[in-house]
Amino acid sequence: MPESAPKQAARGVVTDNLVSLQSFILEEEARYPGATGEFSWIISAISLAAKIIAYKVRHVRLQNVLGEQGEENIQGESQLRMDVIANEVIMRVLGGRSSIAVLGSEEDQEPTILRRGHEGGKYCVLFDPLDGSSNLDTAVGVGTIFTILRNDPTIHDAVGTVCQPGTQQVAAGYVLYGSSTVLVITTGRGVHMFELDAAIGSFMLVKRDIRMPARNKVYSVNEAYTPGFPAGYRRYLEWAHENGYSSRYIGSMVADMHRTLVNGGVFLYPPTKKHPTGKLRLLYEANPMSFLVEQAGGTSTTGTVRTMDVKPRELHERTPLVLGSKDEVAAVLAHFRSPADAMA
Ligand code: AHM
Ligand code: MG
Repeated sequence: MPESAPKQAARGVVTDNLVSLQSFILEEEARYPGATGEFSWIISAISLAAKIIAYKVRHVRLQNVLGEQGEENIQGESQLRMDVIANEVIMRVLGGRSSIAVLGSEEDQEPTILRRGHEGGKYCVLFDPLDGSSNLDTAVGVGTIFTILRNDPTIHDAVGTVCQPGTQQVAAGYVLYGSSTVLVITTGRGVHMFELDAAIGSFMLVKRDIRMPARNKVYSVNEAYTPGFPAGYRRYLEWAHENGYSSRYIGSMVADMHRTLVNGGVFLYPPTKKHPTGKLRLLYEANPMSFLVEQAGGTSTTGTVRTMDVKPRELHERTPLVLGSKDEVAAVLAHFRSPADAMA
């Protein structure tokens, strides 16, 4: 029997009018008297870039864009052709928006200053253009992660400008190029999901105000690294094994986080032997995901402090990360007896 409209509404499924991302953001902005519409221009640029990247990702073999670019990025990782293409698409689309002061990308060593505060640069956008790109040749879901910060006109250097704690994010989100293309966003008033309708070329609202379940016995971690995890994480995993937990790990953070956000559970990337301070990047991976998770009722920690309270020192800083359903994150932390248990 099909589910009734009130039941669907109770689950947050939109049953009323069709709403595009554009009109949703305009509606949000209209709540703030004096809003200039500049913010909605940035979101529209992100959605345009996402549509272009989605098209490329869906035709990687036909368009012959798989494989390595032959260069290394700042992280010392070899760049794939699609990393470079996705980065260029975002830089070109966002570069044309007159309110953006600084752009920072996982693929570029330094943030790019586009315009100063007195030239109208109100916002900074940081992004990971194509997270999980090493999964592209096996057609696994990949994603784009972004965060929007205010530009402080009194700070002149680009790195100093973008090194803001996660609590100062104005908006954050991701696009998952999965079996469907979804864009999930928060502007600090809940988390909302849009699905790309490629035929009409719009991201359409499909779920308003996503709330994560407080509990779900699922953990998501690269368990092969367990021997190198700090003691607290090893104890947690032993406990989870004995307590009926399930494991899900795609190895593409956006896909793993999307599942965690929708179904609940916990995602972990602890310190490892190879990455003693964690692998994931604080500014454009951990912080945007943490903002979304907190807005959906979950929690995010580095193992020692709230992720969004960390004051960053550099654009590509890494952090250990534990985030997801409130009770599941608490269950991880309950196995840390001292701060040393969380560190490599
Ligand atoms: P990337 O930004 O270079 O693509 O790396 C980040 C990815 C995440 O998507 C994923 O969670 C993680 O790396 C997987 O790492 P591992 O293969 O060590 O489990
Ligand atoms: Mg990444």
